[in-house]
Amino acid sequence: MLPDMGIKLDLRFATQVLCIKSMALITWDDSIKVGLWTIDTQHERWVGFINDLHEAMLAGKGKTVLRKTLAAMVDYTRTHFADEEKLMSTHGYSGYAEHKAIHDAFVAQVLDLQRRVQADEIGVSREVLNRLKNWLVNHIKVTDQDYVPFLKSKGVL
Ligand code: FEA
Repeated sequence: MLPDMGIKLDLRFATQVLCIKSMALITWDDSIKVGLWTIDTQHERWVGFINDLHEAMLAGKGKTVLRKTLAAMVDYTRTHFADEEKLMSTHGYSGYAEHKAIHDAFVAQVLDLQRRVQADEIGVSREVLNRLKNWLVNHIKVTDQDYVPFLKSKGVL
């Protein structure tokens, strides 16, 4: 039993923070890496945005924080897609048009999600985050993996 109530409460708070921190929705590890440094660096950041949203939701952060984090994630999605598409088109990847169409459809979905969150039609829920997670993990492991041998053969690191 700790003699000082202040310390006891601080410890409880610290434990909660540690628990939230260790509950990342997506774990960044080798299983999700594609093996191209440029792309993996961006994917890791993208995963970080989803984990930030998850953390904010678990911590019961207000709408303003959630909306700001969602906006940052949407922005980063567009940046990453544009960079990935530039790499594919510059090197003449044959699956470029199909891959870009998948990106465009996803951007339309996240913009719609953002619009609905802003309009208070829906919140940033566990279900919404799981859908984002599933899309991202599947896209990286299947669709993005497809261009890896080609880009490697072009010397992309
Ligand atoms: Fe084809 Fe890369 O895009 N991963 N994400 N998102």
